[in-house]
Amino acid sequence: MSNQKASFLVVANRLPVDSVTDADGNRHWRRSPGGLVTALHPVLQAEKGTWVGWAGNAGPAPEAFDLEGVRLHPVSISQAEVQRYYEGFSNASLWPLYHDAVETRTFRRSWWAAYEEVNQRFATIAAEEAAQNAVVWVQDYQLQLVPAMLRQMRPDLRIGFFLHIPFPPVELFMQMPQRVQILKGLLGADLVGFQRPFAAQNFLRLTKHLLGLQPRGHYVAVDDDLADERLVRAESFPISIDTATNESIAAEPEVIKRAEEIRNELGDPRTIILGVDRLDYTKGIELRLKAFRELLEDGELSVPDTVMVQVATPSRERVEHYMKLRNKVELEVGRINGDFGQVGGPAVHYLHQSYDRRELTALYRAADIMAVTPMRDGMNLVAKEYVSSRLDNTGALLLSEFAGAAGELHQAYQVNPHDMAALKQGFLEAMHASDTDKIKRMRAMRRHVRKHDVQRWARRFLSALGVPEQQALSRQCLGQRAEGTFTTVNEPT
Ligand code: ADQ
Repeated sequence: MSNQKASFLVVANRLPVDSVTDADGNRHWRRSPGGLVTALHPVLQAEKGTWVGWAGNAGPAPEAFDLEGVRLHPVSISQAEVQRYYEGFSNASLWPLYHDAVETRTFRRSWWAAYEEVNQRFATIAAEEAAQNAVVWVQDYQLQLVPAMLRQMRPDLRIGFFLHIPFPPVELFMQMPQRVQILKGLLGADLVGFQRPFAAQNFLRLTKHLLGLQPRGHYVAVDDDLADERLVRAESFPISIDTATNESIAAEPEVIKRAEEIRNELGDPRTIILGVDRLDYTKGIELRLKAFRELLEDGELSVPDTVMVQVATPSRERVEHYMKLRNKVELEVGRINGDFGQVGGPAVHYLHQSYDRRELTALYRAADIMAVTPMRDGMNLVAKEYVSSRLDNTGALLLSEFAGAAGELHQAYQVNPHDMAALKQGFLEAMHASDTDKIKRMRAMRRHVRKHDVQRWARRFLSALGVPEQQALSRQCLGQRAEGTFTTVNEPT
């Protein structure tokens, strides 16, 4: 393992690796599938970069190690900190608040103390590992204090921050007891990136409202002890998927065959409606199921002509809201199947499981309507994955206006999921649209996702951060695709 300092670092809650046990019982690390890692891996390799993050198990962290030319520096997080920093402040305070408070947020002082402490630990490791004038890219809501902490220790660094989830409007953000600390934490960065322009505007407005600063355009000037005046740039950089890899998986003969098998296994219905979400209350799974049930009740849809497949990936299972959500969703699925299912033919096929990328892509290929109807979502990569898997331009995307993806996928059948009548109407519109209309829409969306892939996202962000091209952060380097990588963002959000 090299002791060299890194000129490029990624700091994220999770390391992009999984610990796996092989047939002989030996444990080793394997690079995990993820859009973020796919986009950043070539840069990290070229720069002999370092990724700082948690390996996923509570307790002491393993030693730093090299994997495929990238140094991975695990951060230790104790069991109590997992509960307070991760499940508590990150996922029971920040997550609901940043998603329009669609679920009640809870603030506890002990959670905040752990959040500060863990953020300081990440920042300290990054400061120790970074070479003079290095570039550090901090990811997401779990680490919002890291930019300022890092700048305090290492004013020479170029610091970027990207928020993967929405940034709330001023009135909501103001509820947070530690609002000033969080905002100042983010202002430690040179560049703060968001999924959508609205989020960047919310952030800039907040700097005025809370700190009396004077934002101008995309910039706000801050005075800190370290410099007379420093400019912080805030802008949107909508994230995307590794489109080329996704398309090539969708074209594999086994995936095509598997899609046909899935249709058969579902009883060859005329219409398959698909939902794929982490089991999270922001994703609108309950409302979607309700709309489906009402359409069956109204006689607008019938089983087995139409079936729904809902994949609900297990998520944050120790957080109370998530346990309750699971019960509610499963009750609703049971109710729909009780009322409308047949022997051997349920109305809703509910799968509380993780899938491998090929099975997921086969599902995308099999689905006539993809329902992506979150109440609020930073981006939603599932929508983009569905579009990129529709190689023949068929299929329909029903998309919530409140997903970041709605800002780009204008040709989707867009709906307000809070309006039950509109949601039902959206389903019917997508279902009854002519093939010509659907193909026209899908073709335009595919073109967009092809051009705006995750590699382009990383390039845009890093060039806005002022990273010089000669540092191998060039188009060519970021355009390379690593073998065997997939498109999921592996953040265990
Ligand atoms: P998430 O909330 O996790 O991400 P999303 O963007 O949809 O939401 O990404 C989920 C990923 O997990 C997708 O790549 C999907 O394919 C994968 N996935 C879902 N179910 C799966 C299953 N059962 N098995 C295997 N893989 C599965 C957060 C924000 C989003 C933002 C992303 C990226 O909440 O708004 O788009 O980060 O910035």
